[in-house]
Amino acid sequence: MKRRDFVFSSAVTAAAALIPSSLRGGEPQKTPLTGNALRFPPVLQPGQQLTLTTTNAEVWPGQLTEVIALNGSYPGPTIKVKRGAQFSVIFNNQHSEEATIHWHGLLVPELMDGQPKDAVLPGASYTYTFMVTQRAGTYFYHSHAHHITGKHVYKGFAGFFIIEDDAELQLGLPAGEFDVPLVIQDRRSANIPQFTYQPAMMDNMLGYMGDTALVNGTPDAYLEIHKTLYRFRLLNGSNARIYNIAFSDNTPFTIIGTDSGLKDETVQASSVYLAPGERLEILADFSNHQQGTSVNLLSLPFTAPGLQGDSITLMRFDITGTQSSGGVIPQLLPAITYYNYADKLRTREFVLSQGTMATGMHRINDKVYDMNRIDEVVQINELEEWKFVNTTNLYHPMHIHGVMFQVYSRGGNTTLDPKDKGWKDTVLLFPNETVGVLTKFTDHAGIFLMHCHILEHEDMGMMINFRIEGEPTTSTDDEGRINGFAQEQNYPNPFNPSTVIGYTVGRRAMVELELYDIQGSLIARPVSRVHEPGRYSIRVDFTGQGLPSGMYIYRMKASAEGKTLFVKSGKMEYIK
Ligand SMILES: [Cu+2]
Repeated sequence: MKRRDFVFSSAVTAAAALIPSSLRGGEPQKTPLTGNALRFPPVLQPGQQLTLTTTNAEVWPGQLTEVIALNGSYPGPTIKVKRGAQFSVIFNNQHSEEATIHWHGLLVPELMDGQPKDAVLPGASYTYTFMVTQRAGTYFYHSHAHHITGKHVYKGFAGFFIIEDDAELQLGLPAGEFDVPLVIQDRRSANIPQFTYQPAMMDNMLGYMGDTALVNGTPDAYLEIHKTLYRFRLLNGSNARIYNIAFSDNTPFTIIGTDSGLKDETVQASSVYLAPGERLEILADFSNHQQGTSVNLLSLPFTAPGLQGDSITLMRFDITGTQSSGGVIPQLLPAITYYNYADKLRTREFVLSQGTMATGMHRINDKVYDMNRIDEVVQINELEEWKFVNTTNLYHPMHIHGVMFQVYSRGGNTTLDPKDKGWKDTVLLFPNETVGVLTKFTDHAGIFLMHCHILEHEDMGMMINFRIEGEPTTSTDDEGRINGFAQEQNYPNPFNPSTVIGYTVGRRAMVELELYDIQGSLIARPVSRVHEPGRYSIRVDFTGQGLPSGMYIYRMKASAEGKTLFVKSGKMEYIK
């Protein structure tokens, strides 16, 4: 049985895991094995539907927990998709309340975004279908139902959405059983075995937090690992708790990815904050650990009101094996083009404030969310600074739908901590902090949301609607990418006699690649045919063409149903 296909059934699993450990002859068993083997949600298979029901799951061994879950699985099934693929799933709401599925971090059309206004009523079904356009990375999905998102997520409605692409596969990162997704959530031990969700006034203020951690839905989780390099995909799927992630023995780790895929450079760290809605990908090397020892993943304490900031143990790694993952820490990660602050057309300020029950406990620009009100109108492809001004003593992880953004400044400082760099969709604001992000909406017009990802803050109104206007047709973002299309710089450049031009096709389209001289005269059309989604390359050879040294232009155009989807030009230099 492949580990990823493993459907949890906790009591049996935990007992089974105990036996081989105690029989492992000759090795010192320094840590008594307690707890439950880390579970992995089932992987959603092609053609499978997602059905939401209220059901019972065995979260704590031998006890039943009432969950609101997809396909009876807590956490929900893991979805794995390749970049460029069309994803489709039928969502059946067989729960007693309205619900939606929001694809957190994915760039999808408005009506696929699972917003509260597009609720699927009890007994109804809805087909979510969209092109998966963005980079490989760890994304997720969760309920986004009006006023009850917090309840739904707390009771189990969330799961992984993992995108893979070829660029990432080429990096030689730890894979298979050495690539471990970990969704971290907290629950209240006083309510075991139930996920009781009854926020009191203080919970609505601070967010609903628990005092015990579940990883992949496993309480007291442990994972038996080898003395080797691992890739961990960390997702904070908690309602409100922020984790200050670290290993109990201070094992350093390498941060390789943020919310929206790989960073452009690795960052060494021994601790890092992870707020609700955020993802982090790290590489951790256990090759110098002693076999038979254990190390905990934990959250270090930090100053904050209530349970927030309390130290909490997340899970345990037992170093039991000596197999190598064969994975490496990459020397070079794919480049990210950073937005230029001077290119921004405007700054929008969002003041986060705290009021009373009457004025709205959590507000953005003195307003609480109104589903029927459009708070901001933005133009497609225009670079803007969104400045979040936190005037409260609380933490607020701010999430924007329909975009990947870049953090530009934190606390007035534009020299960023390397941890803040890379593509993000959620950014944590510390108490009374101002954070500026640069954002450009490139992919879809329509109504989208921006909100705090502390779910009680969101449910209490800390959210706005904004409308993106314009046509996402021929312009591209700064990675030369729109709707999954891209044209790369030729390589080598300069060249003699030949060079290769790579390009990516995001959806089935007619693709033409043309070569021009610097005066604009067409020289050749090396590509002109219908393409299926994928990455392609073409070698252009000037041998025997009698062309002079100098600059040449290549231009890619993609179209479908008579509509131009993508146009991009690049320059290359031929040296005889
Ligand atoms: Cu908040």
